[in-house]
Amino acid sequence: MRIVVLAGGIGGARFLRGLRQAAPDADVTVIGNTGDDIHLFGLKVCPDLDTVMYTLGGGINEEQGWGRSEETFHLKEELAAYGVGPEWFGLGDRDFATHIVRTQMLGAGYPLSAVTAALCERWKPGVKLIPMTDDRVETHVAVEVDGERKAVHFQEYWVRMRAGVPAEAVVPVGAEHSKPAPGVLEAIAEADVILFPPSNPVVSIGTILAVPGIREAIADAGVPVVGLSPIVGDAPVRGMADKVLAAVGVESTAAAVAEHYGSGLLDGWLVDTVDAAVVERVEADGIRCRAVPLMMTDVAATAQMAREALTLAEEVR
Ligand code: GDP
Ligand code: FO1
Ligand code: CA
Repeated sequence: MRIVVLAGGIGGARFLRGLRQAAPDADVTVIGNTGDDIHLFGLKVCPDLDTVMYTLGGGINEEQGWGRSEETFHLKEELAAYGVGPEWFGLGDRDFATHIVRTQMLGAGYPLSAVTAALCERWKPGVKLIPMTDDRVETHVAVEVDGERKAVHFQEYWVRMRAGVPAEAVVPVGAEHSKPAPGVLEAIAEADVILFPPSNPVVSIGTILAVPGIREAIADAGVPVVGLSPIVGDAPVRGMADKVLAAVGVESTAAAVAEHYGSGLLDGWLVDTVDAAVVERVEADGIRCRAVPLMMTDVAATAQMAREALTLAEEVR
């Protein structure tokens, strides 16, 4: 079975670990979000690609969900001693090596998709990880600070500001001129099932869908498209997805997120058992819906979520 998954960082990566256990023989292609990418200290950092790569490759900081295990921060401290920041972004020594290799290869002319494949030769994530595009796309967030409207990089909004001021708009800068990376449209066209893990609907999956051609290819693939809600009990399980959902005028409920994707894209939607009351409303929108436990407490529970998603895919096929 060929499965395509559109993934952000932590939510996408943890779901993939369950999917790998639930369907060990499946051929899984992950289309990763690169809208969170940022250039720091002259290096290209791809947080969501790295989160998927480290999580599936066994190098993730489990508690934090991002960054390397057994990390140290000597380089960051030395930079800070020179007054060189940003101090608000925690790049560790082990993680720095990934960004150095990536930046070196990009400088030598390799596209990001080839660089990602090379990094994955070390981590062996057990999936084919492809960035959504080789082109530069950067999510910016429009905010009002002290009466002045300005746009900040997504990481500055999320990590430095902790999404503490309302997001007025979320813009994937450069997306409209970007092209899907090699292999993305092919994987979608050849998929037996397409899954949206419980990733952020705006700044993870929304950004991937903003690359011209990807949304259309999914809608035209003619195979089941099934998503899992990142919103449980009217709030994100983790993080501040409610802040960016508000920016696009979507309520933080499992039903509203399904409607945001729409029946033109989604065939099936899983909500948590605490949200069982919304099943009828989602089905009235033409999306088959089931309520099952959606908390990724461990890999076994997550594998069960992946099985439920694949079962729903068979029901809507
Ligand atoms: P990010 O790039 O690190 O923010 O990760 P993603 O975009 O892939 O996923 C973020 C989303 O994962 C958040 O909106 C969370 O609500 C959701 N999430 C995290 N853990 C869980 C979980 O155990 N269950 C569900 N249903 N959603 C989760
Ligand atoms: N998230 C934080 O909340 N604080 C950090 O200092 C931070 C550093 C960081 C470094 C490398 C990396 O791959 C990810 C990192 N993240 C950090 C996570 C990540 O940038 C964001 O949480 C996600 O992109 C949000 O979607
Ligand atoms: Ca992210």
